[in-house]
Amino acid sequence: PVSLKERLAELIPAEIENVKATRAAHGKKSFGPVIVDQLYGGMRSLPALIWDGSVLDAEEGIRFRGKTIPDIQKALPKAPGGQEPLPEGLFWLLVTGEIPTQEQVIQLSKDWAARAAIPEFVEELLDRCPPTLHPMSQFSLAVTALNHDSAFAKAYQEGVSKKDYWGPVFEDSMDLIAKLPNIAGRIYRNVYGGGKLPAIDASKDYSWNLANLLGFGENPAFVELLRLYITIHSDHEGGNVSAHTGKLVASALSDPFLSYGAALNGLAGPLHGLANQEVLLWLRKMQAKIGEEPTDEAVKEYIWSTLKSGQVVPGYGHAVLRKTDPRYTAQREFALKHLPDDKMFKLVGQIYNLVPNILLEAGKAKNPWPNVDAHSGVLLTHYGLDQMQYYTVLFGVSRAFGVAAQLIWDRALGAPLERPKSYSTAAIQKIFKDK
Ligand code: FCX
Repeated sequence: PVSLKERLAELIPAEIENVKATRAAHGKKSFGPVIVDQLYGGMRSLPALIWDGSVLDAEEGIRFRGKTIPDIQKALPKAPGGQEPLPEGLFWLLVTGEIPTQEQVIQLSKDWAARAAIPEFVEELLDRCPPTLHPMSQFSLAVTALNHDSAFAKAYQEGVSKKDYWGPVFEDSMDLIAKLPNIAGRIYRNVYGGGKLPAIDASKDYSWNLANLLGFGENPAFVELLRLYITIHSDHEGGNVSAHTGKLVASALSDPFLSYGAALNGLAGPLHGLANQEVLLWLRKMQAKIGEEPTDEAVKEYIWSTLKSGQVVPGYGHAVLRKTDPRYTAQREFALKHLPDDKMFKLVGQIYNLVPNILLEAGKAKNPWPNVDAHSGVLLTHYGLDQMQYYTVLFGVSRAFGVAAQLIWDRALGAPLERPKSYSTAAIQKIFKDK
């Protein structure tokens, strides 16, 4: 079968023409007014970016190249004996818009296994981090350091032509994804113990290898969870903090390692990826206060006390979504299948029945429904990965798939430097003085 890079090389010329034609036909058309509140309001719903890999609908949730999560759970290749999609297949889909064959997915697993080793100095860098340094800070510093061997940075120095940028960016992106398990595994073992890292097994898939590096290779249910986890966390259209940061930094022609290091620093914020850590901390505090099987009344009171002390309920709300996140639902279904009697899963279900009404009554959040982070920690905890400070690292491994796909296409299509306009409040007052 053709490799991913060969298929991409076939697709790029047609897409360049497609974009050209779209711009010729519609380039000067308006999306409607931009209102001043959007400048002050975090640019909510401001049409500003192009990304074909995934699109987020406020009601329906994410579609990857037009496919919902249940669609891809059905359509993408699985591991032998597995039921969850292989993230290798999702990456192929994000990059090409096509469902790969089983063989193509196996080829990708092997390619990533062959690229998985990290430079010795990066290992040493990680080994010297104090275990008190947050795993996300360690993660971003190691990814940034991979820039030492960037094919794109080197090609740029050697004067590569603009039309050929995508080739070395593709190589860097593949290296980036391939090296993340060794980085994530090393951080996990350095911080939480667990001895020497095992070697990558080139006959196994990406998620099995990541699970094995974390010490869970012998647990098939955990491996399946990781396959689902990476797939559903990979991409959430272009404007979220991590995806957009990666794209923005890469628009300055910073290589994929520098760009993804920056993206990880955004993912490490509590309103974004770190929310999965926050949810578990919040649940643990709740259990410590009101017990493992609390009454609805006690849970309600706890939720209100969170809101009244000026904190957010982690795992609920979203900047775009206005319904329950299908990534939450996919994880809930996994739990119903594999761990229906888990106490914390039951608590999460109980909270799901209570939080939305309380957030509606409180009257601020535009979306009272749970997002992806409300569920992931409970599943990981069930299998023994209960170090919540580590959770966002797994989100970070996953999000690389979407960001990498985007960086490849941005360079293939010649996306320019990003540079939106900012205004001062004085300028706003002057412009709209008599309007
Ligand atoms: N609990 C309490 N208050 C909330 C809330 C929640 N879960 N969600 C929103 N609100 C509040 C906001 O803080 C804001 O208050 P303010 O007017 O005093 O500033 C008000 O409701 C309006 O915010 P809204 O427009 O609904 O939400 P935003 O688009 O500004 O923010 C996030 C979206 C996700 C940041 C917000 O819902 C939140 O803080 N949720 C909790 C953190 C979380 O789960 N983040 C993960 C999101 C995501 F899935 C991911 O990136 O991983």
